[in-house]
Amino acid sequence: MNNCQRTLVAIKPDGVQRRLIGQIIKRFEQRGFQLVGLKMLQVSEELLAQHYSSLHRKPFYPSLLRYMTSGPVVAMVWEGHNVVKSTRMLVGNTNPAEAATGTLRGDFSIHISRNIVHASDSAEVAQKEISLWFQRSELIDWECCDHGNIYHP
Ligand code: IDP
Ligand code: MG
Repeated sequence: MNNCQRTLVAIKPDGVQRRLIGQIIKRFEQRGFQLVGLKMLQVSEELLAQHYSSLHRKPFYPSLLRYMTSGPVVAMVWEGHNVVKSTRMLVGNTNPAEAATGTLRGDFSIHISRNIVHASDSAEVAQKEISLWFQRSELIDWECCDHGNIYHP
């Protein structure tokens, strides 16, 4: 497969509380991407400080920390051709008010402070985020039986 990538996707506490886990996972499965890691966790402030290291000076940072620690998160690693960019398009604009209908944020959220899902924004960032959120042993290399119908052999 050309340009095989992995990306981190996290269903944020509002997505979990609103019982959207299944609907969000469904969108990645129906597209043809492959799940290689999945766990539910209560995220620590230490992990978030690293994850959102570029946002520490933003005025909304304290409320972002409160939001992201307000309940469990479902973290996933998805694999496939061009998965980083495709996932950002599937997730939609950071601000749900600007997110297109058909995207996860555009379909399931309204306000920037509660935008239901995280996705890595570049291949380089994806690698950093995956190693921050997952141990190597938590990621599974496996062959998906429909590979030949999704990709040119
Ligand atoms: P992204 O999640 O689309 O990559 P980032 O700019 O990396 O967007 O911001 C990370 C997260 O911080 C957003 O998903 C959102 O939860 C929160 N956030 C960003 N901008 C604002 C804001 O202006 N007000 C409140 N929360 C914000
Ligand atoms: Mg971001």
